[in-house]
Amino acid sequence: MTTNLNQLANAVRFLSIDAVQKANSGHPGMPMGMADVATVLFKEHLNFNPQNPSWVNRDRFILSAGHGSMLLYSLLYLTGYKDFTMDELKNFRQMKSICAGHPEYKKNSGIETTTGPLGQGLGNAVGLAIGEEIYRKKFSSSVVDHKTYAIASDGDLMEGISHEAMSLAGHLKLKNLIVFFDNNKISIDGPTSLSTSDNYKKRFESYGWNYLEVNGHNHRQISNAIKKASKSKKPNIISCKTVIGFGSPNKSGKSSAHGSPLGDEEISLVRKKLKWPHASFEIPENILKNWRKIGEKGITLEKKWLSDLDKKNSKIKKELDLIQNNSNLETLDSLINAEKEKFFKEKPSKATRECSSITIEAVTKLLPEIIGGSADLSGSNNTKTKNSKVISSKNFDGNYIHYGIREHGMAAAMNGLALYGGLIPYGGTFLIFSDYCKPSIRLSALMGLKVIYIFSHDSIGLGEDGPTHQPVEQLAGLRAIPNLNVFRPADINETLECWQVALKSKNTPSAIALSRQKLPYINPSYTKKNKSELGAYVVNTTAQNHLVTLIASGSEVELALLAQKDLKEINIDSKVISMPCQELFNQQSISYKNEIIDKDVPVITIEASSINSWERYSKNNMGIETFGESAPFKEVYQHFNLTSAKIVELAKKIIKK
Ligand SMILES: Cc1ncc(C[n+]2csc(CCOP(=O)(O)OP(=O)(O)O)c2C)c(N)n1
Ligand SMILES: [Mg+2]
Repeated sequence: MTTNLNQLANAVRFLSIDAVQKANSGHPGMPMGMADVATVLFKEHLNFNPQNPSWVNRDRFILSAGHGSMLLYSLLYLTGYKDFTMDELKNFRQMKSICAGHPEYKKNSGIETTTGPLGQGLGNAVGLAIGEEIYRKKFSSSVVDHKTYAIASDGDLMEGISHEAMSLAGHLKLKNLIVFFDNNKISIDGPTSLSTSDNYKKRFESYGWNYLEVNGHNHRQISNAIKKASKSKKPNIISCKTVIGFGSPNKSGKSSAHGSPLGDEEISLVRKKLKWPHASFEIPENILKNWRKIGEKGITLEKKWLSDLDKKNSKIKKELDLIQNNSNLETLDSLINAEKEKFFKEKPSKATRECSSITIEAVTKLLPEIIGGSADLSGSNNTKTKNSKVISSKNFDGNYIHYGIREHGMAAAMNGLALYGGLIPYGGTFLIFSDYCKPSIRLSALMGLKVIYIFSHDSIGLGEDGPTHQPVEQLAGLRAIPNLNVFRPADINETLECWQVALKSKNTPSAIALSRQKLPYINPSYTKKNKSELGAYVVNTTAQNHLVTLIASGSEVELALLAQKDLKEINIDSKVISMPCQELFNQQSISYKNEIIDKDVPVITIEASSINSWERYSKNNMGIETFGESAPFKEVYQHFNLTSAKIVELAKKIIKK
């Protein structure tokens, strides 16, 4: 151990201890325990440039054990990231501070991503490592040659998602992924022996990982293990035996160090024990200088990388810019319009999952940065097209990932792919299993990532598979997530439009719900305008002074149009509105909303799903309030009163009032 490294690590420790104490809230134990590992990594191995946190070839560092966020903030301050000032450290966990409780992600700040929900960061790291391999293949290993590092705690590795993520990483042989396991054998309830007896070596080796073990306070061992891992042909996990709350005479090695401030008295004992006589938040000049020098190395690294890139053929540079900026999106509109015009003439009856497939096939030709996949339902989700090229451990020159039956892992990896930069991930499963993706979907939305979730088999319309597979509450649940656009297109025209919005959304993920069953073409006229972008639009009105408005989404637009015909036969005029995206409609101007939904006309909403999200538009909601039924889909619709006759009956009732 060199004194120098000890002092550098202690700077991380004390900033973390002091910030948690000042905030009177936070987690000091993990930063104290992992300060040595992080210091060795940042000083001797990590390539990064605090002057440009978005440098393409930087090593990625993910803090999966995000509760230890002060570790990251301390490192970002010490190495000189401009957003992380001493004042911000002192503002830890206060309103709007960049040093929030769990940092998640802030573009171009130095935070790659971290986990509030344990395990997610590990899944993100796998996605980032896949992204890196894709980039390396596209732009050559002399342009992209970095690593993905992550810190994971006992909790991260107990979570089920860690199994999916690590199993996938092992299968894909992501050799540039290096995970540090903070093996302190302590979690909140006490020693981990209360709840786990896993043999980690066997567990991780069985996934196809390289397993290394070090004393997490021995700098030489740590550095040597990183060197070893850097040369391995497999993903790497370095188990670091650490002491939680390292340096605290009364709390080290105990769960009491995990999640509360140490207290002034204990902190002064730690200062004595670690021989750190400096005041709270005080970092001696020579130590800060040393840390800043570590950061400054990155300026030279990036400069060299840029000049090497300049010397390469200009095609690579151009392509890198193109993908980084999604520049081809500029021509997306004309592609979508050409498709819309073609299908307006054809007016095909198709399941919207097929419509999505047609869209994917068209857009992937234009955008090589789209990376698709499915959790073993490629044929059912229609996510794989003839333009899909499968990625494997032997070849990352592709755009499609067989994620296996790993919905949690797939969704977390998609967040990682989006975080990598430039890549646009989409991935499919049945809508019912969106529940298995939910924690990651929530994080896509929270972090504002362009991730596209493809959810087919979106209602009781899937028929015979029955209630376990028939989503009822899923759409309402997804719609309750802030900053997530939930689309439910009704035909090929809307499907193209919804995909168009999803691809062009900068900071909003999308969930696209798609039917298993065939649906008719509904749009009466062709326009280049993206009507789905407004959330809802009028499909057909039988008279200006109509007596009832029917609002439906997806497969139920067909039903609404059928009811409109039947109503006309008994001289009741109506307006049918398709609402493929509630979130977008809710964002429109009051005048547009009033133009679409006339105030004084009674409204009926129709969706083969929970009525929960529809109640804001009407009190007359046709939907499903119980679990589904196993039968041919038309019978199931009958059973749940989702028929034209029932719509007419309700319309007659509310018009009379
Ligand atoms: C999915 C999820 N469940 C529960 C929690 C609450 N939580 C935060 S940290 C933690 C476990 C702490 O143990 P460990 O991961 O070993 O971290 P250490 O105390 O060693 O820093 C728990 C249960 C969480 N953040 N995420
Ligand atoms: Mg622990």
